[in-house]
Amino acid sequence: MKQREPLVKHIFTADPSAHVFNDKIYVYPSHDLAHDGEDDDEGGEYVMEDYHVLSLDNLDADCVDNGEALHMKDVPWVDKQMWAPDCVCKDGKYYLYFPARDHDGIFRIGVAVSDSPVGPFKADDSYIPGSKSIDPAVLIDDDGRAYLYNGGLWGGQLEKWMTGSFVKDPEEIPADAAALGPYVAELSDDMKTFKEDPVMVQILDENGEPIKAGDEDRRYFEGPWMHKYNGLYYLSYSTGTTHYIVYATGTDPKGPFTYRGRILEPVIGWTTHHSIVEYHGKWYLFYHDCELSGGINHRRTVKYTEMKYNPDGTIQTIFPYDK
Ligand code: FUB
Repeated sequence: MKQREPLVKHIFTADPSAHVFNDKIYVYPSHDLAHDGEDDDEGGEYVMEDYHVLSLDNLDADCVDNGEALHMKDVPWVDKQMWAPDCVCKDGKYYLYFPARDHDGIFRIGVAVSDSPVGPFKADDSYIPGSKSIDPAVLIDDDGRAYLYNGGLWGGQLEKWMTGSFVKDPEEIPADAAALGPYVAELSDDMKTFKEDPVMVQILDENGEPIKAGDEDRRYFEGPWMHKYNGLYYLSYSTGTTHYIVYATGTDPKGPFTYRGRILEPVIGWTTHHSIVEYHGKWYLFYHDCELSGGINHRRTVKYTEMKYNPDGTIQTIFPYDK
């Protein structure tokens, strides 16, 4: 599979969460539908209804679409918009975490289980109690504890939960106030409930001050990912309106994290969403863009490229269209 080329072209795919299970690479993307609707600030154009798992036997192999793994018609609590998922393996079972709008129009996180990394997955009848907003990403730490990170502004409804309960039309956050961060919650041993209420992760600047809401080049927008490198926790995310993938590091999985720099410069298309995975001693960034569709924001395509660290642990910025 060539770097910086579409993994598959027969369907539109986005929001890739890549993992290595049993020495194979599995990618859990959203499945964009190629409708002709208009874009809006609530993400109404992202009308995804199901998930397909992609797999690669190795990085020289072709990418395989393993077919439909879960459809919203089989998930009682879901009304629409199955957005960016993630999947982890624990004790031989695969847990697919996915956001969708419930029948009240509120984004929640659901979980579905399979004995196979490619599904089919069987979803629980209800969403994870206490879950809200979008873009789940799960880290199973070296000590076996599992943490779910999630959240997204605008269509992802993160700012609607600022008071602790859902507010349809919240006040705007002042530019000089601390920006919102993603939520983190430890998962219970059953991987289907939170052990505790989700708390908001703090992202600090170089002076130890919270990144401000108006600092759109660095503040959290959506698409969290957590990985560990040399014992340090790396929280990476999209800055949304400024279209970067950036990262912050810390010594505790729940933060605080200190902003360190950019991983990916803007891609063609509005959204930018990624994951990071180690495979055979090298590190790879999976991401999407809209090059294949000629820039149509909701017709995205997953790609990957190698990602390199500097000796001091910083990450080299990737310019997605440089050869
Ligand atoms: O795919 C729908 C939404 O677009 C995702 O949840 C966001 O991260 C953005 O990529």
